[in-house]
Amino acid sequence: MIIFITGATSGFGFAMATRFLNHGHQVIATGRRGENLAELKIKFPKNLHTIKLDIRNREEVKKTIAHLPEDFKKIDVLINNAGLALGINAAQKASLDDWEVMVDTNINGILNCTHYILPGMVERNFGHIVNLGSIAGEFPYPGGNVYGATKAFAHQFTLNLKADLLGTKVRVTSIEPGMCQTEFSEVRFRGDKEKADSVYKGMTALTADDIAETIDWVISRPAHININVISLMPTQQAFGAFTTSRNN
Ligand code: NDP
Ligand code: 8X3
Repeated sequence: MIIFITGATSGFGFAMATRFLNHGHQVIATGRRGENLAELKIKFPKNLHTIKLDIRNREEVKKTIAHLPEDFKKIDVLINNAGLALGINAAQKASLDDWEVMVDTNINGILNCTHYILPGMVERNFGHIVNLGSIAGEFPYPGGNVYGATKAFAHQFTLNLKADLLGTKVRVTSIEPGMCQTEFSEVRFRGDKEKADSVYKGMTALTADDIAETIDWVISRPAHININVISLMPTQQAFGAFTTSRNN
């Protein structure tokens, strides 16, 4: 299959690119860090097309899809993986710039890629779109304000796509992980590695390979099965109780 992955320069995206290439698929790996893509290309000179791409930029996405090499044009699977959380301040203290970056990446990025790739899938009557949601899209937590809301978007957009695609053989899935140790927390805490590491201290978090394996399973189901949503989290993570603010 031809698999287009956003955010293939680290974490889940990098693990997926590696796994799918090892399994003989063709991969289009994208992300902003060209040096990481170049590293991947050295490891996998064949079956891999890399593109430096900022998914927030609609024109860039449009041109990228329009100018794919002939043997990579018929995308079978789009994995809308690229995304980020910035900060963990309460809404009243959060940065509007950070909010905008999260909305632009986690929402508009998905829309840009889906808009330019989905019509080809429908035309060929074959395809699969996998969106990266999060447990943060279902369960609120302090400081999750806009990040969680963008992931709730990913969840509902996936289900609404499913409604629109009835009658075609195009499938859609939302993958909704909990804590997974990647560069995610380093990005969230702006390079503060110590703070990022403390998020996963004393517990076994999910790994990027766990997510790649899950998505591999999702896209390799027989054609008559659509996995709508998968929510997964570490055994050592769970939900919190409701809390109360009391007088005195
Ligand atoms: P990483 O930070 O390791 O990877 C994020 C990827 O997104 C990078 O490859 C980065 O590439 C890419 N990216 C960020 N902004 C842009 C942009 N504007 N244009 C193109 N690519 C971009 O995190 P994860 O692998 O953990 O995260 C992958 C997805 O999974 C995200 O959507 C995240 O929200 C979600 N998720 C993560 C969880 C976790 O605990 N780790 C849990 C649940 C969901 P580059 O910087 O090179 O552009
Ligand atoms: C990231 C998962 O639990 O860190 O989407 O918010 S969590």
